[in-house]
Amino acid sequence: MQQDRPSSAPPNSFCVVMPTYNERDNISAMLRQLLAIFDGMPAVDGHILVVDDNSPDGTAEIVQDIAATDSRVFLLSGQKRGLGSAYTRGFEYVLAHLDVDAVVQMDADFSHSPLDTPRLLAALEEADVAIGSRYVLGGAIDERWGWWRRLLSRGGNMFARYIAGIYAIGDITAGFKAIRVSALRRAFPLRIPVQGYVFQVALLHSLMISGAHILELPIRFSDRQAGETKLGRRDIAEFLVHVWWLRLLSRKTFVKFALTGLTGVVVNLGCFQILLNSGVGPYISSAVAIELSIIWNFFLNNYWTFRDRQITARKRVRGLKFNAVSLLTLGVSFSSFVVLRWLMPEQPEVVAQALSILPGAMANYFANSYWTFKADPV
Ligand SMILES: Nc1nc2c(ncn2[C@@H]2O[C@H](COP(=O)(O)OP(=O)(O)OP(=O)(O)O)[C@@H](O)[C@H]2O)c(=O)[nH]1
Ligand SMILES: [Mg+2]
Repeated sequence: MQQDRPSSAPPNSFCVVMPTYNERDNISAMLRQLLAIFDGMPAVDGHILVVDDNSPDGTAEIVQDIAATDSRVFLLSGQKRGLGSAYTRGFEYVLAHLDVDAVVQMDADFSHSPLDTPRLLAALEEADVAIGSRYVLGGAIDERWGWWRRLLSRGGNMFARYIAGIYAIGDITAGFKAIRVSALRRAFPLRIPVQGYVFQVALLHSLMISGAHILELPIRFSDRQAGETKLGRRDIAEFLVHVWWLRLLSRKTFVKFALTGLTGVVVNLGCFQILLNSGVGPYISSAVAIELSIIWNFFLNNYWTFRDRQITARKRVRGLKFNAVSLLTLGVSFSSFVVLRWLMPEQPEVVAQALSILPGAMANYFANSYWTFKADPV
């Protein structure tokens, strides 16, 4: 999906967009370090836009004091809705009001070293996006991270890779990037808005499908210097659901499959009602209606969704596989329901039940795509 691009001039101006929530103990040192680095880059015009969500610890006041004495620093305040909302606001502001060639996104807690910023910006000479990557050769994570945190980070990265279908990038959840404004304009606003940490994956996906040329540069990711993490359950829940949508956005077959699934719901409920009205008991009606909808979906998928695939395996074998996959779907949906209940205990059960349809449908899609309707090798 990446395009070959001839090298172009390095950016003459840029803006670091930095979201903050309760970063009182980091923000002052962070801004001063960044400004000192800008002083060492006299040919480039650097700015910093801090996007604060009315942090109760007074982060905004500290930023305001620095902005009063240095015209390169700006503050944007707003309601707390999450990291993705803050970045969306920040990028919208830059695109509408600042005339810069590039943006840099980074955390305020020193996990991303200000010293790496010039290196990322310089890489824009050859690319539209330069990612500060933990997961390429030479990249590293703080030694103080325990095995559980490493596993979570790696697991989240792998989940996003295989579900969203982003195979070309090592660090998909990276929050340290330099982006040419021309590429950001093509990728932004995101087609499906996000609130939380999944923003990083959604932005990367959007940059990729809009044809951005992307490079990864190794960085060392340090543990936060002060303060606490803001990653919450809500972020995890949104992450787990949203990456499936990203997959959907880039797959035509999947859209057909989803439409087929919707007609299957109508067949299922319609048959159920007809059978009930004709005096058949509810359990038999339910089982017959489910099976009829599976058969209906199978034929539609066979003759429409996967029509273009060359498959020699007998149709009856495919039908049996399709039924087996339907059992799998049930298992995936139910376990998703259990997990979603744990993640969002305050929501009504029906919300978890409705959301659990999506992973089930995706499992169904992958199993059918890679097994039932697997194309013959060419
Ligand atoms: N404006 C705004 N900033 C946020 C929000 N959530 C997180 N941030 C900022 O985004 C950056 C990354 O958040 P962190 O809490 O450090 O997330 P993390 O790096 O995954 O977690 P740690 O390991 O604790 O550092 C920091 O600069 C936060 O202050 C939010 O809801 N609004
Ligand atoms: Mg952090």
